Amino acid sequence: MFNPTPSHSLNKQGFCFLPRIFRSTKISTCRSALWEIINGNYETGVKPENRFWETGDNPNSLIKIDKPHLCNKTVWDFITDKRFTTLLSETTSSKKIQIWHTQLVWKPTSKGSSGNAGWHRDAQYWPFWSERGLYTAWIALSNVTKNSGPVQYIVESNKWGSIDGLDFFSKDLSSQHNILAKTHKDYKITKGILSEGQVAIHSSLTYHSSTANKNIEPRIGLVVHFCTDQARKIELKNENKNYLDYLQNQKIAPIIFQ
Ligand SMILES: O=C(O)CCC(=O)C(=O)O
Repeated sequence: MFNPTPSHSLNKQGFCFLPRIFRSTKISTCRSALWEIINGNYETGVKPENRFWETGDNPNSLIKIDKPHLCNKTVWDFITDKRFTTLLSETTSSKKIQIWHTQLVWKPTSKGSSGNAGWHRDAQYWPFWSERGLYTAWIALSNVTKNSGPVQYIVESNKWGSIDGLDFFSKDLSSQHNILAKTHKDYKITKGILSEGQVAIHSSLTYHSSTANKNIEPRIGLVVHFCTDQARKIELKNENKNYLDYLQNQKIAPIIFQ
């Protein structure tokens, strides 16, 4: 059994960093597949769920594309890798793991705040999910250094209540700091410095953000959102009420461990 010891505690601090599990050849093949998707080439013929960057947009912006695993078989194979899925179940002590969402986050060299992702917790975007049993794995597809705009986590913020006014899409991190400081004066931040092939995991309740990439090379992440046997769907009456119906469809949301 592959059982690496993570640095940090997912339950206590809200995030942890795992040793490298993906090899260089797989990483570079996956990186090329993501680049194809960025350029609008969808090998499977399936479009991503959402694109927040189009060809011709600012080349220094953070590129975010949702559900890239549907567009390219290499990406699908990468996120369903057996060592990866075993690692997720061991780290979260889960009996079942289902991938229900993915994101490509490609951060070229930034200009000003162009590469910023604002402070947020993933749960704020998921009204259809319970708080427990929801996690995010951030797979480094490039070396992530302190200058390349790593994801940064607020230690133990997985135990906080929710804070209004924070948002992934806001680039103004200093205004967001003022909001955070109103409720939590001395919050501590840890940066996710990772070698390519390493994986960081955080709870859906952990506040995180990222800042400018000051390096020449892009900082590349493949984000895998997964639910465990502890997760529960929340019944909604609004426009999101049927959103999770696709969980029944393993061609969209593979059960990768049970
Ligand atoms: O990659 C980033 O900079 C932000 C990623 C993020 O917000 C996430 O993994 O939930």
